[in-house]
Formats: sequence, structure tokens, C-alpha cells
Amino acid sequence: MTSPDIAALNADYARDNRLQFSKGEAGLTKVDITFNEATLELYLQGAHITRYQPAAGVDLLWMSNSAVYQPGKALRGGIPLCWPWFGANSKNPDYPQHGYARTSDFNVVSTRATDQATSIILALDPAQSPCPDWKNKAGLEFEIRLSDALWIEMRSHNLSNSPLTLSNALHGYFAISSRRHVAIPAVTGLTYLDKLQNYQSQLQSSALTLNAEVDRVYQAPPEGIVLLDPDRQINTSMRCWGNNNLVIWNPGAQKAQAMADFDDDGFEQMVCIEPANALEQSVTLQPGEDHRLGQLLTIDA
Ligand code: TA6
Repeated sequence: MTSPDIAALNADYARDNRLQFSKGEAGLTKVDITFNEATLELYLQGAHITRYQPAAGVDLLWMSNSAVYQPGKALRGGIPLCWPWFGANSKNPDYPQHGYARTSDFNVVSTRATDQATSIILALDPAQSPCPDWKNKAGLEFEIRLSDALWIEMRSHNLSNSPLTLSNALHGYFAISSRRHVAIPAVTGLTYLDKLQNYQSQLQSSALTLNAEVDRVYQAPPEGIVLLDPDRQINTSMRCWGNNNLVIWNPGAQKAQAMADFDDDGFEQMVCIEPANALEQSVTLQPGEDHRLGQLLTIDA
């Protein structure tokens, strides 16, 4: 896609000092959004949120310093959108891991600035899917509402004449003080499929702590999840909807070092907590049907 005209985007969609478009890293188009003290940065490629600060100096998301900003390359950190599949594509091994949304350019549908929030709606053009089997089959809209909290929602739509199965995730990378000092109590008692053990089913018998590599697909998670980080004196609360699963990932030292775009010691400062519909728990949409996958993020500091 030819790079969008920043002046034209600002003329059509900027909202005073609350939402502006500019050229970001490597000339990719970025959007800066504010609401009172809260700020957010987003790239149109992937509709990828790369920074969210609920208050000055408080980064809720982790972004790799080694992330590669380049057309067609997924960014490491922030909130990538996995869509219309999560993980490897089961039918076509040549298709990109985690779907094509995170490396595709989104169009701006609308923006708003009200007393309640600053918001933007973005969409993928279904005719531009780089994967032939998906051309004109599925639509994706992504809405961001920044207020005292961050509200995000992916809306998938079946544009075809037959049932359509898709999987997805809001693959958020959360910043933490240190991986050994955080806990996620809400997964206690859940069953998970362990990617590190060939997806064997296991029971989570106590709060999740991160002493080693973790890559788990939790089943039937509760709506409310809290990430406890006493050293940072910030607990992140999330309410999730439309998800059959919660994926939790920390690559550990070895895998972090093997990824060129992941800071070698970055695994100490992040954890991915991802509302998702994955593996056997993908969603099937009838023709014309929609699906919403969303997350509301707040902090208690
Ligand atoms: O969400 C967890 C996961 O699927 C892991 O298995 C891990 O590979 C990760 O996502 C990152 O995937 P990526 O394609 O961004 O390298």
C-alpha cells in the first residue's frame, strides 16, 4: 500500500490536541491519542498499540527496544492483534504465524473526542488480504477508547456465504517489575494446554508465577484477571469478553535470546496475557454474523 497522506489523515480525522497522525519509526504512520493524563501510541500497520500510559511515566505495556519497525514485519511488544488465526495456520504452513492482521495496514473509519473518551475505529480492507483463501471472506474492525481506562475491541464479521471458523487474540505484552515477583491468581483451578509439553492438559493448582518459560492456553477463564506486581506498586486489572481462552506467555532466557527482535533480558520485564480463541476453541460465525473480542484495562496504583 502506498503510505497514507498524513496531512489528509489529519484533515479528516485529527481531534485538536487529542488525536493526531504523524510519521513514526521507519516512516510508518502512527497515531498519538490522549485523554486527560492518559496517552497512547498506535501504528496503523497492524492497528498495533505500541505504548499506553494511564498516567505520565507509567508504562502499562512492554515494548522491545529491539523491535523492528518495517513494512510487513510484526512489532515485538505492545498489543499485536492475532487474526484471523492464532498460532500457525493449520491448513497452509506458508501463511504467517498469528494471521495477517498484525502486518497489514488498517484504514481509519472514524475518530471521536468526547468528555468520556478519545476513540478511534480502524478496519482492514477484506479485499486486500494477502492470503488468497481469506480474500473478501472476513472483515475486521478494531476500536480503541481511551479514558481513565483503556477499552479495546476486535470485531470480526463473516462476509462469506458459508460458516467461517477463525481464531484470534489480543496478544498484549505487559510491563512488569521483574518476572519472579509477579503473580496471576485468577488462573488458579483452571485447566490449561501446555505448549511446552505438546499441548498436554494440566491443572493450575495455585496462582501463576513466572519462574521459568511459560506458554499456556487456559480454558474457560474468568472475565476478570489481575496481574499483581507489588514491587512496581501497580496492579493491572483486566476484564475480558468474547474469549474462550486466556493465553499466558513468557519466553524465558533461551527463547528470548534466540529472537532477534526481543531484548536478551526482556523476558524479565514482560508477560503476555492474551484473551484469545485458540486451537480447538476457535469461533465459527454463520454468514453475516459478528464476533467481539475485547479487553478493558485499568490500574490500581
Ligand atoms: O501467544 C504465545 C505465542 O503463541 C507463543 O507460542 C510464542 O511463539 C508467541 O506467541 C510469539 O509469537 P511470534 O509469532 O510473535 O513470535
